[in-house]
Amino acid sequence: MFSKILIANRGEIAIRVMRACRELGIPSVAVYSEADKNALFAKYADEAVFIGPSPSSQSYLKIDNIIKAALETGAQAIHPGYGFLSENTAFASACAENGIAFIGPPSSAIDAMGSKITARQTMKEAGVPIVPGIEKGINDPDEAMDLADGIGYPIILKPAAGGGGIGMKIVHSRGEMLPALTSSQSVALSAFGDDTIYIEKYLTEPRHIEFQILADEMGKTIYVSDRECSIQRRHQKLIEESPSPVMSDELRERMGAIAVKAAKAIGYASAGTVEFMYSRGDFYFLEMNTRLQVEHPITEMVTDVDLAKEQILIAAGQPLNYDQSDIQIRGWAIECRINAEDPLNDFSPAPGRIQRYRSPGGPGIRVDSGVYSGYLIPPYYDSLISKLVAHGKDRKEAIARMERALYEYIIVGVKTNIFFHKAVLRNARFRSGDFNTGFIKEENIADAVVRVAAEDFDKHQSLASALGADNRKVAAIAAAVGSYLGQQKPEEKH
Ligand code: MV4
Repeated sequence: MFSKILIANRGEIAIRVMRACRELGIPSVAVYSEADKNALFAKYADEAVFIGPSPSSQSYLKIDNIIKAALETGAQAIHPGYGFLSENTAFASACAENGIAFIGPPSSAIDAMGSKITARQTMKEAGVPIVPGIEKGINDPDEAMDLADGIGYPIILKPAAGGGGIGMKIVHSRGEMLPALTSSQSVALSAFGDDTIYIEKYLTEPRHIEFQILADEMGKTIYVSDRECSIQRRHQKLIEESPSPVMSDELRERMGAIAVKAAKAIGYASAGTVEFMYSRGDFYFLEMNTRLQVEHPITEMVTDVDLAKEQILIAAGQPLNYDQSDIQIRGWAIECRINAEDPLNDFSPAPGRIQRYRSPGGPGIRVDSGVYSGYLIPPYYDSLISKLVAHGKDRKEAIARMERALYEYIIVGVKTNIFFHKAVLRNARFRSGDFNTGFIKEENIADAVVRVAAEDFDKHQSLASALGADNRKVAAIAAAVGSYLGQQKPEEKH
């Protein structure tokens, strides 16, 4: 086993991995930027090494600085968390060259999923269902039109190097092809330095369902749980749950077996996620994420598998602690991503100082976070304050616990999306479980946020005053609520 692990990340995920290290009795090393001098994760670690200025391009993305920190502290392994260098093969190779274990998959597996076209070819050959379309790049608009005629409109153009919806264009007819292709190519070139575009049949109203898998270095591969990730806005997931409301035992066995097949096809080892689009009983491979994901805790809550710990054990060469038959789904878990952002101002980031903070607790609640009362959220990184997770015996109890936890959550000083989450949880279609990736737009959740904020204002004031906030601080709650009341009830603003 490793005698020391460096965590090449920040915030809640750095703490999540350090918690696994602590339980395994392994000392942890944090690396931190200028803006993170006072961050909780840097204090939580057994050692902390300064790696550069606040912008991540000069710190958390600086491969040389991170390798140097590992060599200087004698760390034998590096966990990259999510984002930053977690799916960067140059970083995985730099670790290998310096005799440091990369806690993640082999770089060949990262590479295999790097190009969407290659990934589609590999999956097709392995017998994994992919969305109807082509497995080659196109640059001739006439050829694109002919191919699209064969597939049938609408189609979607996707950059081969891409991800996260960037440069994707829906095309409804021949006439739309030329401008769409030109636009996709130019966005892809500037975003990814590669203007290769391919075509897929456009699926309407898909659900995004993904499978957590675990594979050891001996090739034993299992699926852990499925996750429903359709509640998103501009490809940014906001609420995830496990299992998916559409999942049956039979469907889970079928999709899980396909997820395992996908992982085996690329020689995968470590924790990973196979993403599918699901539409009217059919499902198709979309992409594979070769890292620990933000939403991994909901899988941990329903299966009791510690994914961060398993990743470390796998990287140390140990065989998986689980057979497929050991994995049972117990109850239901939901995660709300609590962000410092303003849902009424186009969800724009709202960094700043957290003046008062009290996170929820009680039965079935887990909060993964890197903040504290008095913490200054820096403007340089993502706006995640915490991941609030509720577990219950069934979906109904998980929702009730989440609503109760959102009621308890007090964050004074910065705007948050807590009212957005309340609005979704009160929505009848969400509660029915019958939704898809168009949910937030179709249900007009942005408008519902205003109503919910007004309804709950008094409750929040009374809880915040119990925290010892004076009148001005109580008014600052509404920094949390502020702009909503500004629109809804101007007479109550002062
Ligand atoms: C699609 C699609 C419909 N048909 N592909 C968007 C981001 C990237 N991960 C894949 N995306 C989509 N690809 C075909 N052939 C619809 C989406 C899509 C989507 C997918 C998953 C989760 C949320 C989404 C939101 C809008 C569009």
